[in-house]
Amino acid sequence: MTVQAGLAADLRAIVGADHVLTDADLRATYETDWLRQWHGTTPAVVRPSSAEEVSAVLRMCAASGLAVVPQGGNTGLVGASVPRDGAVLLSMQRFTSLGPVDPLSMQVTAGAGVTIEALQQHARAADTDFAVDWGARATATVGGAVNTNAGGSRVVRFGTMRAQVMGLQAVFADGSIVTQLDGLAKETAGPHLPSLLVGSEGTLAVVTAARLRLVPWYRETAAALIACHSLVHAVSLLPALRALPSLDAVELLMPEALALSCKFLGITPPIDPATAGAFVMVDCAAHRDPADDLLGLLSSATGVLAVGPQREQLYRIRDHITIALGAAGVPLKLDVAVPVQQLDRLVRKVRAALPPAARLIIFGHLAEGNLHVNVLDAGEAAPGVREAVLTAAIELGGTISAEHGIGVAKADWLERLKGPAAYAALRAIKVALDPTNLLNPGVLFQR
Ligand code: 2HG
Ligand code: ZN
Repeated sequence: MTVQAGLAADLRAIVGADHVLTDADLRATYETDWLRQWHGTTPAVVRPSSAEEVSAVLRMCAASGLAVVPQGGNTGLVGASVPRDGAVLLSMQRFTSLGPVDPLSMQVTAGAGVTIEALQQHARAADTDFAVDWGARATATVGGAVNTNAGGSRVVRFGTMRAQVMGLQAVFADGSIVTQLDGLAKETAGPHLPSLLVGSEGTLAVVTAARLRLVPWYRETAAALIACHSLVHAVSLLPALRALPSLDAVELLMPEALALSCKFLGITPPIDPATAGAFVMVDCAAHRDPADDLLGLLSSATGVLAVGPQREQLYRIRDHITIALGAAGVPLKLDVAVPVQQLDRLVRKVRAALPPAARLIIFGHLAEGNLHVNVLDAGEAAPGVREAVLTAAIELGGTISAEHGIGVAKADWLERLKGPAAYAALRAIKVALDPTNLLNPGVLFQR
């Protein structure tokens, strides 16, 4: 028996014959990310369905000297869940259990493989809602969202994934299972392990379930697309926007992003992209029709109100930018954030770093100063552009990863971003919890 056949047999004994995939055809979708930017190979895709099975798989892989890469919906953008160097791919897609919505605590327990959309639908069936939302909702999973501290469009109102996680179940590299799913809103009993795991990108433990905060379901919605003469003008709207009690999302679309997505979808843009320097998409949600909030705003701004199907169309445009980018080429993708007053300086620095042939598509989450800088046709200049953009973000008091994570894409930058003391502390935690570097090696830390 070959080493690989022996490995597969051992894994099958843990998770069942149907849940170890070794054929190249069956492995293929797990070995490449959804945008086909990251590729790798794995000897086996393993699909456990319980924390106990994850524990046994981790112990078996550790004994065989094999690394493990956990994967959720595979919608990541920084290569963190694509197998590398022959690691075993641990798919969490079978963790689809959803507990009852508890209306007293406004919480629910969800398996790591539950999609964000399924979670939202489950919450809404009980007249509540799950607050974190972004375009990949139909495929992205709770486990992936926990591991990347996902943000998305509603952070301005409800915070990132970190603010929703009340507890976790997770399996550590030694196979030990920690279950903290009580969802206590108050407890000061030492550092909070679930909080430590949020954003750890599968490097400290394998998250199998999460206890999540729910929010009210605001069924009445209205959106607006506001045409601004510049990015500075867009930023200047923030105080008035923040004053709206129903404010739910403040997204930025630079004209190129609006044009690209509409062209991809084959639709006429709601406002001609050429007529503005920046667009702000504002969404409001409340128990009562929030259109008046937006009409007040539009009385002193140029823009269109979008309710019902028009609002859905706006979201369709917003949610398709990434897909439209992927169809246009292989963009250099950077996810940076700076204090909002520095956004204009950041964009100027980005433009200055581009070669003449490059196409710059910027969009993002305005309220958090989070820009998705996408550069098409950067060619050989791509590494220099990346260096310039990430350097500028740090120099302007920001970050090189606002919501996508560090992954393997930016592991070479983590120390520079954090500084020596914070980086050493993070490394010490990693080494203490995973001394043999079993979990997702190469992600966050280069070694
Ligand atoms: C979004 O906000 C995502 O739509 C993807 O974070 C961003 O494609 C990107 O750069
Ligand atoms: Zn985003």
